[in-house]
Amino acid sequence: MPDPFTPRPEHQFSFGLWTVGNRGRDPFGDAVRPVLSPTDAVALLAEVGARGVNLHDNDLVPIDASPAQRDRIVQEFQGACQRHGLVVPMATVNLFYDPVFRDGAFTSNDAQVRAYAIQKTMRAMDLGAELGAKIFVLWGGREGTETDACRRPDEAVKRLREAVNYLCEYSLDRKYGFRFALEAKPNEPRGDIYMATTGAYLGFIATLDHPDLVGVNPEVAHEQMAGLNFVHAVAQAWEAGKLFHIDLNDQLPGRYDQDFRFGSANPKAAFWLVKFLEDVKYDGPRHFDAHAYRTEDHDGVRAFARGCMRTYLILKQRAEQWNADAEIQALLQEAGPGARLPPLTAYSRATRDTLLSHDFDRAALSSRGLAYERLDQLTMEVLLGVR
Ligand code: GLT
Ligand code: MN
Ligand code: MN
Repeated sequence: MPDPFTPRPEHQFSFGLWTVGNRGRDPFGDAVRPVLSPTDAVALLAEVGARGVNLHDNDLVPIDASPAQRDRIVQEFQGACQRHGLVVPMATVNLFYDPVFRDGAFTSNDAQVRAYAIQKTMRAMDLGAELGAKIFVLWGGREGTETDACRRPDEAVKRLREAVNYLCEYSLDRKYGFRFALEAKPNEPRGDIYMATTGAYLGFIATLDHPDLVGVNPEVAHEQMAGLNFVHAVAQAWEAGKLFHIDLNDQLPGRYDQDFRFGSANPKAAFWLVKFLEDVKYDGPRHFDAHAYRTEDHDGVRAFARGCMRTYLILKQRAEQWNADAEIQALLQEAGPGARLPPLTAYSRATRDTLLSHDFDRAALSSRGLAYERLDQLTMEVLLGVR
């Protein structure tokens, strides 16, 4: 029998070049793994069964490359993707590594830096379009502060809006058909980053010139760094039609951005997330924005990448089991909405009067146990494999 947890193209699993290519550098220590070239990363991803590879402009093309060098690198990379049957669903731009962005890119006080950031992003969009990407992620890692003496925060919001509006026009003008996915993070590398949460971006998007072109790219670790419930953020984005992309990984609460293998720190939260994505039939890429522990060599990187996908597929199977479990479904029914009295379908004077005159039996409504203890224990038993 084939292994049910083998990744297949229709699962839409993708990894960034920077994830499997991560060399284990951290603020306290240098690289521990040799460079993995983009073409080798493509081979590795194909070997472990991924479908997509995502990239920042400078994951592939060095920031100082000449146009001729750029074209040669891109051609080589395209060849590798074709040979290995990988696609590029998403592209993004690095607006955080180079010292020029030390005080922000789109929100910098320096008009030249802001203009350069937009130019660099347009070129990254050209690259993404050339590689067939339809999603463009914007993560503003340097858009923030250590001291709010530097600028009024509402000025930063205005600059960010100006930049995103400009880039939407560029995509339309060039007929690239990009959908932008904005990625929030509360801090790191800045002391505080503007647009700290997915919810903040959802509010911001409504103020843009082309809100239809812009959605979000929530990342598990980033919402959890802010102490938030990730699946709630994802659900709000989904319900608003704004879940354009997702960054899957894991994280312990209250730490730096750990970018652990998906499901490795809080498998129960990962279960609710996978169940949600599968229940609503989210059909976008399942992108893993994570990296292997610093202890690993390239075999460890393979194990890490396989582990992300395998855990996702195991949790998907557990979600199906949960949905099909008669006892769980019976408990859900019992705890369910009950009789809908009075009807709250739509506001009218008649429904208003019925509602205003209705006598609610608060004691009866509040005395019934909801059996969530039993429901959660059954969930745990499904998850722990004893059901
Ligand atoms: C960087 C960051 C990620 C973002 C990437 C996209 S880059 O690795 O930590 O969360 O998704 O810019
Ligand atoms: Mn991310
Ligand atoms: Mn992260």
